[in-house]
Amino acid sequence: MKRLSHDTKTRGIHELYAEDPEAADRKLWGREIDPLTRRGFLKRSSLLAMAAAVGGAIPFADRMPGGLIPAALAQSDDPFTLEGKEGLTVLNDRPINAETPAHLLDDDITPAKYMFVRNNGIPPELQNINADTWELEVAGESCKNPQTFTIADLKKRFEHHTLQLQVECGGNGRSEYVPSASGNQWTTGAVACPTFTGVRLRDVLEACGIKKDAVYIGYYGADRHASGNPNKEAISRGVPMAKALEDESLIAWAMNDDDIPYLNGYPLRVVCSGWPGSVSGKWLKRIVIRNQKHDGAKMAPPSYSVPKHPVAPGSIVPDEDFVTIESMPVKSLVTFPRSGGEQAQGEGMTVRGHAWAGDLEVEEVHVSIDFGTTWQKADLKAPPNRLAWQRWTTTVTFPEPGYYEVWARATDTKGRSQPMVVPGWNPKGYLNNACHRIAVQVV
Ligand SMILES: Nc1nc2c(c(=O)[nH]1)N[C@H]1C(S)=C(S)[C@@H](COP(=O)(O)O)O[C@H]1N2
Ligand SMILES: [Mo]
Repeated sequence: MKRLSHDTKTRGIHELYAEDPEAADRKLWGREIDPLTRRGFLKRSSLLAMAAAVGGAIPFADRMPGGLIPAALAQSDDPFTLEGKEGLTVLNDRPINAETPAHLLDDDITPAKYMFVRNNGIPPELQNINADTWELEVAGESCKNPQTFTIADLKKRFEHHTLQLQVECGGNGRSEYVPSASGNQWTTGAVACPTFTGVRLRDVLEACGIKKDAVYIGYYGADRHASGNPNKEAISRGVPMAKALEDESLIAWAMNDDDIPYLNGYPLRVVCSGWPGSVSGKWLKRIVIRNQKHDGAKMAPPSYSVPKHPVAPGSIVPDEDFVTIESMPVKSLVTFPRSGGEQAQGEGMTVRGHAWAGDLEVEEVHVSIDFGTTWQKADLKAPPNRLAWQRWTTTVTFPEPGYYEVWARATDTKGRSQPMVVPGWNPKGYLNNACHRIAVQVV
C-alpha cells in the first residue's frame, strides 16, 4: 500500500473534495464510495480526518466498524480517553485495552483511574449490573456442596481481608518482541498494584467442600465473547489448587476501599496476584473446582503459555512444547522522574519506582546511568504484604551535561535479575521483563 505524507496527501484532497467529491473518493479510497454505505458508518469529514491522522488512505474504510479507533492512533500519544481512566493510553477499543504511562504509576498504591484495562471480550453492560442481586456460584466436579452466594452472603459469612496486590498482564512488554507477536502491543503499563478487599478464595472453596481429587479451579465472568456468540466465553482461566488456597488469593468486591471500577470487574472479581493477570477473573459469576486442569477459554496453548525450551525468534512451536505460565518474572519500573525531562548537572536527582517478582519477593534493585556499565544499589522497602510491589528509591548524580538513560534492574530472592535486553522470544510475546529505562537531558 502506498503511504503518503500528511501534508501532500491531505492538503490536496481537501481541495479536491470541495471541487469534485467523487474524484476525491477515488483518489483517497481507490474507488467510488457508496454514499449509503458510507453514511452508515462515518461521515465524510471524519473519514478525512482519520485518513489525515493515520497518514494515508484507508482502502477498507467502509468495512471499519463505527467508532473504531485506528490502531495507528491508539498507539500514539493522542489523547483518547476512557471514562474514569484519564491519562491511560488506549491500545484498542474492541475490546477495550488501555495501559498506564510509567510516570502515572508513581503512587505507592495505584489509584483506580490508573489501573490498566485488559478486556478479552465484551464487558457486561453497566446498567445491567446490580451488586445487590449479583450471584456467585461455586460448583464443579470436585466441589462437594455447590452453593450460590450474593455479595452480601460473602460479606456476612467470611472474614474480610484487605491486601495490596499487584496485577500484571502476561503480555506486558509485548511490543518489544521482534518479530512482533500478535495481541495488544503493551509497552510497560499493563501493571498495577491497588488494594483489594474481599474474602479468601480458600474460605469460600472450603465452605463448599473440596473433594480429594481437586487439582484446579476455573472462573467464569459475565463478559461475552468478542464475536457476540453467547455460547462462547471470552476467557475462563484458573489456577492449580495450591495457588487458589494461598492466603492472598481473594474474591474481591472493593478496590482502594471503593467499588471495583466497572472496567476492572465490578462488582466482583478474583485476584490471584503474582501470576499473569489473566487468572484474576473479572465480573465473577462462577467458580468451578476441577478434577483436571481447567479447560476454559484461553487455557490451552499458545494462550498464556511459553515454549518449554528457548526457541529462535519467529519459530513455530507445536502445542505440546508449550507450558502454561505460572509465576511472573522479576520486574521493575522507573516511575519518577518522567522520561524525557531535564536535570541540572551537579544536583542529585531522585529516582524511584516499584519492583515485584511474581510469587517471590524482590531482594535488590540497582540503577545505572551509564548504559549498564556500573550499577548503584537503591534503597528497597519491604512489601506491605506478600505479593505487593516494593518501593525503591535512590539519588543519582550526572558527571557532565548530555543525554543519559537511567536503567533499573531488580533481583528476586532466588538471585534472578531482569535482563537488560528483551528476554527469550516466544510466539505470543509474554514475559518481557527487560530493564525499564528513562531518558534524562542533563543541562
Ligand atoms: N472476565 C474477565 N476476566 C478477565 C479478563 C477478561 O477479559 N474477562 N482479562 C484478564 C486479563 S488478560 C488481565 S491481564 C486482567 C486485567 O485486569 P484489569 O483489566 O482489571 O486491569 O484481567 C483478567 N480477567
Ligand atoms: Mo492479560
